[in-house]
Amino acid sequence: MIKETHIENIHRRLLDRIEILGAISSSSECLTRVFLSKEMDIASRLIQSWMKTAGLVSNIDPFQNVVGSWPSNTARAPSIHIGSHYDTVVDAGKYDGALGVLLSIAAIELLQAEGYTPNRHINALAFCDEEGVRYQTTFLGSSLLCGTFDPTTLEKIDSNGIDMRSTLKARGFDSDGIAKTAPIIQKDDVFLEAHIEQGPVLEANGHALGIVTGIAAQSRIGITVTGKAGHAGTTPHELRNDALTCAAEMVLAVERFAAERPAVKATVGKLDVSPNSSNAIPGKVYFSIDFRAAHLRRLKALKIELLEEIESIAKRRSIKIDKQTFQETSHADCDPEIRKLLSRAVAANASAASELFSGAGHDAMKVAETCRIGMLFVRCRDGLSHHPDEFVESSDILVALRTLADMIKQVDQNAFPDS
Ligand code: HGY
Ligand code: MN
Ligand code: MN
Repeated sequence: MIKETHIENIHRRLLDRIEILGAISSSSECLTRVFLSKEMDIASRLIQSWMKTAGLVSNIDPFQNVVGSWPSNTARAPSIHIGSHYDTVVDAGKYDGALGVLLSIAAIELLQAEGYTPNRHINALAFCDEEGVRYQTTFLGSSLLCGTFDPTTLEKIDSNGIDMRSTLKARGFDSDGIAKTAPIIQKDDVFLEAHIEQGPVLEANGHALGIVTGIAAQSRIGITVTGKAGHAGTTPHELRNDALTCAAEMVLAVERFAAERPAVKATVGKLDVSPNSSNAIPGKVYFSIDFRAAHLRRLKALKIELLEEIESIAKRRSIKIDKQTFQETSHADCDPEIRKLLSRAVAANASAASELFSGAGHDAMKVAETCRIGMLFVRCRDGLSHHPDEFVESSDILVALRTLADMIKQVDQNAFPDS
């Protein structure tokens, strides 16, 4: 039986680590930590040191995924992996991803303090890129560790026009070796992810924790609208080919499309205008569409409809557009057996919990292509995320910590006959 003072220490250390990690940013104004940046270097080494303090054997791979292993004495497969991502969006909150990474290390610390001896290998994982900020493609870390990384991604360029391969080389990593990295996550394994809810349901229900039933499918589409730049003072309106007014109509159509359909989300979050000059007619506009629905089949069908609408706006305005889907990830179901085990762990630590579906994407959805997954959500204030005011109560973090540790034990002690 673990002493309360041990739990308090582990909890306190976890809260401190959230603050320390939340201060590692490329900007002095806000929290921004993107893939293959200097700040990811610093953060990865820090996470590695925390894993080592927890008694784990820890490595950082060339993508800066951090893996901490707690090998079992019996060395019996399959493994249990627990973790989340430690990259952030631009102007992020400090809990998205980081909380799951740090809870994983802390839950292992708790089990060790308890004297627990695992039957299976247990790995704490900190994924290097889930948000996809730098190369507009998500789940780079989890796909590499699952062996499902697409090597053509190495040719993608960032906003400075530098491709991923060159960035890796410049940082002294072997870019050719990336695709050959041995996968750590195997088909008979189990992956558990704790994450803030990033929505308002838990708060509304008065529950600190949620058991995730599944994760929505998502697609990211890039639209380039090509009109004709010209003089803002002399070009008659009837002779203009304004790419921005055309894009504006499309952006509103995207909003309307989603608003008219239940459980569909569509967001234009990125807009680049060229030449971006106050006295020139915009000649070119690029914008992104983040498009989500509960099931991939429905998402694909709706995407055709949405793009037809966008196409018809372009046609009416005699403007050329180019469309590209640069990311599509299937919805994922959380494994029913794991959900049952998670419910037991939650029941032992929280008075009640909600079951909920995730509209936000998570590493777990990528990992679900490889093995069984389970997800635990933690309440966040006002349901706010991807925002600097993101906040989680320390008492909720404590309940999540105890629950995650219990959950690892539940999974560790249960066989999955059909795996
Ligand atoms: O976009 C998402 O859903 C996740 O937060 N990256
Ligand atoms: Mn996020
Ligand atoms: Mn996240």
